[in-house]
Amino acid sequence: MLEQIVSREYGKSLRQCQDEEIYRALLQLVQEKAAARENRGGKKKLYYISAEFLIGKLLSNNLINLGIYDEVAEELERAGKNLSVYEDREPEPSLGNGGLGRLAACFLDSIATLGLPGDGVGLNYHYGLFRQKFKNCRQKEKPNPWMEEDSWLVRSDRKFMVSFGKFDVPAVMYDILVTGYDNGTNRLHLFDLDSVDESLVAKGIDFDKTQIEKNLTLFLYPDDSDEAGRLLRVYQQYFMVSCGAQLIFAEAKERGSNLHDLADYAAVQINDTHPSMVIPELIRLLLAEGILWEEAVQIVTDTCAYTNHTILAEALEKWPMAFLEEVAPAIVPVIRRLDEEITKKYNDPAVAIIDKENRVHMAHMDMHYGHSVNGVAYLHTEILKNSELNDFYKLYPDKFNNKTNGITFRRWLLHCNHELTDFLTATIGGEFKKDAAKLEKLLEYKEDDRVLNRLMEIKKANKHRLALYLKETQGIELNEDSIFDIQIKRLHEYKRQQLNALYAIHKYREIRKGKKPARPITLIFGAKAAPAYTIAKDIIHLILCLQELIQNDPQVSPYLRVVMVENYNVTKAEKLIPACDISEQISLASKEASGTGNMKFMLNGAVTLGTEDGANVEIHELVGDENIYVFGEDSDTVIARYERGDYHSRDYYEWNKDLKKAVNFIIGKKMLKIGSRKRLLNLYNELIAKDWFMTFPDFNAYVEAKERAYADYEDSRSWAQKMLVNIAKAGFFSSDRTIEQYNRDIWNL
Ligand code: 26Q
Repeated sequence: MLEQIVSREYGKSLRQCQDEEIYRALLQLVQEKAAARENRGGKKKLYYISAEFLIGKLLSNNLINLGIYDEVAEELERAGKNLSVYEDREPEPSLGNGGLGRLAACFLDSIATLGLPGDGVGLNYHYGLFRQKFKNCRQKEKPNPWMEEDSWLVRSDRKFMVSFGKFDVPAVMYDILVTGYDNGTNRLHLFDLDSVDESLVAKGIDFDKTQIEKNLTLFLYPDDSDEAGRLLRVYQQYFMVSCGAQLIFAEAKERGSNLHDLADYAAVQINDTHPSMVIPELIRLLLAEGILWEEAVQIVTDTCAYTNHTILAEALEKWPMAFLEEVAPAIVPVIRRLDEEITKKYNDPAVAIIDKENRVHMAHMDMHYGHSVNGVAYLHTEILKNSELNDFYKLYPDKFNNKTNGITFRRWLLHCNHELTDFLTATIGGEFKKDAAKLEKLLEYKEDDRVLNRLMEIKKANKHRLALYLKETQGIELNEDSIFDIQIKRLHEYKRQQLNALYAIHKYREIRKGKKPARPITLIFGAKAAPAYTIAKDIIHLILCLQELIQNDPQVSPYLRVVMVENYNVTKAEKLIPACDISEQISLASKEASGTGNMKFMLNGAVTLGTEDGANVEIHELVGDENIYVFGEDSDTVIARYERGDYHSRDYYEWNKDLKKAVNFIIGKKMLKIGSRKRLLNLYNELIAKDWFMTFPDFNAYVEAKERAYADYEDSRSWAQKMLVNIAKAGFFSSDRTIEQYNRDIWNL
């Protein structure tokens, strides 16, 4: 296959080619095969519109989905080459922050795999999310240039004009082909401006925020805790939805729509509120086509559906009207009229679109003028209905529905864990690759020692691979016989990496006192903090200081290690997850909408240690008490505590001696020798004066649960049984199941 391409392109044999030539040939091979399978069917098409698509590297995944992975790997081997060289060489586009962006990527894979017509719509950020470096135990941010001459991005012929208040810009559309597993190909459309100027970036990731034509798609906005450049974020959002709406109109018309019937041609899924302006934009365009107001509003409502990904009230977007007047004055009259309708109908400020401070509540617009509102896990949707969005639930009970998240097994099993995939195929057959529920067949082998031993061996091999990788990339040596206890996710107080760090301190002190663990423990972290999120950066500082302290303490380092992986991203997740024994999912109950890392770990035979939060609740339900470690206060208790407003962390600090010593350690002599007094003191004060995400009340239960899990690990047969049950029950979390439910209940493609 490759031989043909290189002979055609360069007139040589594969063996004679340079690595760069082979890389280019691989891209070409995939593009040709993928394009030949393009899905053009159907009247109605889905547009999954999202500010983030965290797609990760694509080469191996595409080869797997096209069914040519083994063939290509063998062909390269015959020519004395190794596919892994080209896998490593591929840059990772970081077009997302975390869960929400990765979910969008998993969904595109499943939509294509199910053969559904559905494309992604987003932005082509030149530098994506920042690249993280560690220096002096601190996070530094650098741009991540991922676009190259030869890449998956293909410039299309589509061009649209976008009108901002003060100027117009010509948009260009790039496409990335999205291959389905043994099925059709869809597209991810990424919009961009030719005038964007990468030389605008000065030190680190600083750049002039005022020159919109030059900076619009330079960077992905690094989450909601960064106040600077909010106006630029609104420019990005309107640019995305204006292009998206024009694309939807153009394609619907090409397929025969008269726009009155737009809802029969297009379904628009709004991924959190970042693309919410698509609603007024679509209404505006319909009005411009001569359709009357009532009908235009109804068409758009029938077309659009909204997914909520967060319960943190502070993350719900509210834009000052002044921003919208500057960025998108054309939709301001539409938004005002929608707000008037709502005020007239309900006369309730709690559900208004424009509040008394003249801010536009994006989620409110979505709930009034979309036909579906969904949460992303059972508990999350219940909390939305019963508390967070209760005012809207009372108005529109039928709009609310749950769609528990999922992950694509192609990337998170077939690609990242070849050995496990092959073993599963040999043991239960290959049906699980297309029908994830078939993984349950593995349960028949729960008492089979051969199978149990093999699961342990595969885990060991994956731990070895991770150890080699970390040695190579960060010079870190792991003890492969230790327990790998891993917490990888964005750094956020509610996710409570600080609780895990407090455990590390507690354990460190115990070991110093002579209480050695039965087996060494390796606590692995990976996390980026938003550049302006001070406390998050302080927590990274704490973890990096602990890493250094313990590494240099010969009394402790044989038994305990703390390791922080630099620049955690999709590629690193693919190496960390198969090597994990214990999966840390310890958010404050009620705060993590779903989590999807929890599902990836489970699928790869890790056992969850977590709170009853997000999709952990469903994991618990599926695997049963013996196959998960659950601890901490439940969401009702937490919600009630917030409502009463009577949580005082200092009380716990004073009563709980172990906790007090661990917290004091943060600003003790040992730490101050390594770290910054200012940062450590800041974190210490935050904890004892506020601890907004209630780590102290859960501290004892957390320590107890960890110790229980570590002790159980020593019975390796029963541990392997836990692994087996987790793998067998992971089928529910296939994003193929999630997408089938979206299609059945919301899109009707
Ligand atoms: C908001 C305003 C201004 C700028 C940025 C933002 C912003 C950016 C990103 C707000 C939120 C995000 C990302 C949210 C996110 O990733 N949420 C996660 O979504 C996952 C998929 O549903 C869930 O599994 C996680 O529980 C949820 O935290």
